[in-house]
Amino acid sequence: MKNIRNFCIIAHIDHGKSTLADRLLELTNTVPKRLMQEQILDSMDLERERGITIRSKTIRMEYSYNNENYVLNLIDTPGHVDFTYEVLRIINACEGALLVVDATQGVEAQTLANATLAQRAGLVIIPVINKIDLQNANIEMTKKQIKEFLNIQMEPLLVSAKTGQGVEDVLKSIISLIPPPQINYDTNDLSCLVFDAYYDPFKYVVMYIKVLSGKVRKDYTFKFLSQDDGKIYNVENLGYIKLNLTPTEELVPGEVGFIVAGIKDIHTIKIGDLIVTPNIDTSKIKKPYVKEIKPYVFASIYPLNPKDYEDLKIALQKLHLTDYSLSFKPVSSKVLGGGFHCGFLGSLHMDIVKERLEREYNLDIILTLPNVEYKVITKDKKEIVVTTPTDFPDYGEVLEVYEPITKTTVITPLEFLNNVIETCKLFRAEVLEQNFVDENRVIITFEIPLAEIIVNFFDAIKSVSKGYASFDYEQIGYKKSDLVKLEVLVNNEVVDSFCYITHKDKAYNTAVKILEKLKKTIPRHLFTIPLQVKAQGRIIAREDIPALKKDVLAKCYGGDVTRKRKLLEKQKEGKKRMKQIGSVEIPKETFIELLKL
Ligand SMILES: Nc1nc2c(ncn2[C@@H]2O[C@H](COP(=O)(O)OP(=O)(O)OP(=O)(O)O)[C@@H](O)[C@H]2O)c(=O)[nH]1
Ligand SMILES: [Mg+2]
Repeated sequence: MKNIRNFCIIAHIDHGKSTLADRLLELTNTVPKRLMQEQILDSMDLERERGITIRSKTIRMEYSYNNENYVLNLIDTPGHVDFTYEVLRIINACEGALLVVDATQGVEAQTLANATLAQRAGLVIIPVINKIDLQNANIEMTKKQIKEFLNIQMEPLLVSAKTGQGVEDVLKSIISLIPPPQINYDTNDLSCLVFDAYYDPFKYVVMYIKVLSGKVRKDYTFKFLSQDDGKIYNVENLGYIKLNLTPTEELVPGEVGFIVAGIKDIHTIKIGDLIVTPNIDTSKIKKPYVKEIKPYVFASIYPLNPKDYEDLKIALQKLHLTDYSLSFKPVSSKVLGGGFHCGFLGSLHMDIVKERLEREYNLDIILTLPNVEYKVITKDKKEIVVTTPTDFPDYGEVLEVYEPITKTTVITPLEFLNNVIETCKLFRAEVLEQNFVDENRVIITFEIPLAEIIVNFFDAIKSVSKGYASFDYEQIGYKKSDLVKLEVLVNNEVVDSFCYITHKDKAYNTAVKILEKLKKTIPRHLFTIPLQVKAQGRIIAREDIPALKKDVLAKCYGGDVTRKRKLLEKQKEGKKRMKQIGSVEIPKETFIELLKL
């Protein structure tokens, strides 16, 4: 047990965590050469395609050093802000962390956020400066930021995860600096931390655990500490997490491994929970802190073709099995029919779910504008939680509205400071604090409504800083705000799925933008289509789509039947991707354009 090291790799997005993991896996011969590929732990198709890590990945390595055999459990984590939860849930399974910093970028917002998480959890942090092979690597600057700004005094290791330079020292430091797991020897009662779980169609739920005390063997029974239903489970299978799951006889204290216990529904498991001997004396155990995953961003998904409703439902159920942070419930829209109201961790997560539905399940879907969770106090003093504009009460009934607020930190080179602050103000930001990271970099803390962060904020910050600024946010509570619901009318009919909640000061501009998008994408019809936006009971903006007499065959005088048929076919094809709203046909493109609002 003294030869076990459990550690994670944390960093800002793209600083080279998964690439460093590759080199460690190679050095320890964990992955055979013929199977090796770049960022091998990024095993999901989407991860490979987008070149980012979405889920944390655990893998066991074995390594001989100074005539001793060591077991090193590595956990690679994602760097994107939407997936901070992935870092949170694995951090308690580790005693140490490699904090990777890209030498060409320096310390960025997620470097700070993840380093803080690791520090709070009491992990030993080994700073690693990566990408030293690149010409524009600025090692001295990066060292200084790590030392002075992050307050990590250990001399950083210098590596290139690409060429492998310095990586052997990383292995040695893991062994010499990270302590072995601390174990409670007072008891032989089983207790294990569950830090990950996924659904496998053959094995059912596979739990990743770290043994805190006692031993796990086949046929041992256990219960979940946080569950009071008295349900007892049986260990059917257990083992190590190598490139493939590898069965073993037993798992001992300090070890990381997997357990299968015939659990069919992944949602019976709370990540962060303990599994314990059924008759354990619970007074002796410290109940773990289980942070529930909570969706922050909400949008509705509808099948373009109502016939696909059941398929969409099955697809969401399947996704839900593997992606426990996705929530969904049925909704119905007057114009779009049956669909599902879904909760996501952030806009990247939303994007990924949409893409998976389209690609893996071959569904043609419509996604509505994303929302956050508002609290509305009505004039009769009732509190209503609203995650979709449809549920937003009529303005006559609204007394107060509260919206979620974030603490957002932006780290930017000094030269873009003004740009960044001015841009953030467009997103209703208030500056809370401003500090230097070093002479050339500034960290600004803002209070920004969550609703503003989830649309375009990321792109805006990147574009005004030429890509150099980075940001991180966390939700910190609710604040009273002047919000109104925009109702969009197409041909005098309210289209519920176009409605939008926005700040009063932005209502007019947003209304104009919505109408622009509608006008641009809705084709002309045989009659004039009025487009209007209504807020607080009155029309605040209007556009018309002029009438058109459209005869697709008009151009085809003469008797070419095949050409006529082709044109009609083409028009039919086009129709399939349209939504009928009253007598107006709205193409899917309109919904896609609106998402870019
Ligand atoms: N030149 C050079 N490129 C590197 C090095 N390490 C990583 N990269 C490149 O940097 C990019 C990002 O690397 P990843 O390993 O995917 O980064 P990550 O930190 O795992 O990213 P996320 O998991 O999405 O947060 C890839 O294109 C790598 O090839 C290095 O040492 N030198
Ligand atoms: Mg990665």
